[in-house]
Amino acid sequence: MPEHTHAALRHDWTVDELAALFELPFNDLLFRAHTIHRANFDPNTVQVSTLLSIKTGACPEDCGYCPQSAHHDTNVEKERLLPLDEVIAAARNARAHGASRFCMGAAWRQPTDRQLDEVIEMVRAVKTEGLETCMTLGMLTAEQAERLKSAGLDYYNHNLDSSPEFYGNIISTRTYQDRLDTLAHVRDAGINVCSGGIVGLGESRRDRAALLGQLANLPKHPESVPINNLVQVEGTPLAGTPKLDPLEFVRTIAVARIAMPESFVRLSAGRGEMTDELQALCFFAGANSIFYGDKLLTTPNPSENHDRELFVRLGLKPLENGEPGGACERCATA
Ligand code: SAM
Ligand code: DTB
Ligand code: SF4
Repeated sequence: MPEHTHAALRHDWTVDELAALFELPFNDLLFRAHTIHRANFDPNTVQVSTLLSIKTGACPEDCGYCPQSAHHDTNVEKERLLPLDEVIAAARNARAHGASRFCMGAAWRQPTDRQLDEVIEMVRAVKTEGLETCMTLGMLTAEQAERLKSAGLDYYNHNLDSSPEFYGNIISTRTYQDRLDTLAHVRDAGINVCSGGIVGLGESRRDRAALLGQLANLPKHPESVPINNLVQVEGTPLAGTPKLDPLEFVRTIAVARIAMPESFVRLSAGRGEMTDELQALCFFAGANSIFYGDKLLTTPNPSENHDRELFVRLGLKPLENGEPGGACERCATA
């Protein structure tokens, strides 16, 4: 009997329970995760988002992994907020290449109200191109979240990044509670929540379990859960960190799928350094969303050609904008 039922989603995960999932034999963990995945989604459909950095570098935050922080000396070319026409051109291009969501990221601690006016124009314009919109602009007040909602923003990305215990080793300029507050403002405004984390920072397995517990125990599961694998960038404090065992990355995806059965789990940053076989295992373990396009924000992503071929080889198809996300076998036949 498959473990998943349409019984209420759980919000009471303990770190011990999640850590115990990580400890399972690999085949047992993947079988459980895939069974849950199949009960909630069409296992051969993947949501495709394209990223654009609308304001790059010179960020006042000190996130240890990030090439855009002003605290680190990296080769990132700093840019002011992009003009609207460039954003529209990039969105059209993303749509033409098959993306259904366009995610715009700005290296800010928090937008000013004037900056918000400008990005709101971008949300409106990108929506008229027939794309879902996502933004990640740093922290938001409740009022700012409401303004973005009124402009029609579909998703807001703001990650918890790691466990509450490990977080302070990586970021000192913004607290875990700051992040939870922003997520609450986004949720209360009625915008879909995109929140996940980053692994390969030198955290322990228990930290990865605790991160997933924080996400799953939010009052509502994030609709989208990006799992990033650290892309090491020269000049950041985390360059040179021992690499995470790739199979541990797959386990993280699988535990995310089990803990948040109805969320899209995004195989996010780090695909550029993953083999096709590793990505295939991640899709089997429950990942069903990717960033598509040659660049993430500042670092490389697999080429569009490579990803198109990978989709063909795996028999995967992109989710169309407007298609219902969850295509549960039982719901479809009920
Ligand atoms: N500046 C905004 C903020 O942090 O609120 C949004 C953009 S920020 C780049 C979004 C997320 O990207 C981070 O929370 C982190 O999880 C991920 N990220 C940043 N740099 C990364 C790197 N070098 N490798 C992998 N993921 C990274
Ligand atoms: C997320 O979780 N990952 C994306 C998106 N949200 C904004 C960003 C990944 C950034 C990787 C490093 C870079 O390209 O600068
Ligand atoms: Fe700034 Fe976001 Fe990078 Fe942190 S992750 S330094 S907030 S751009």
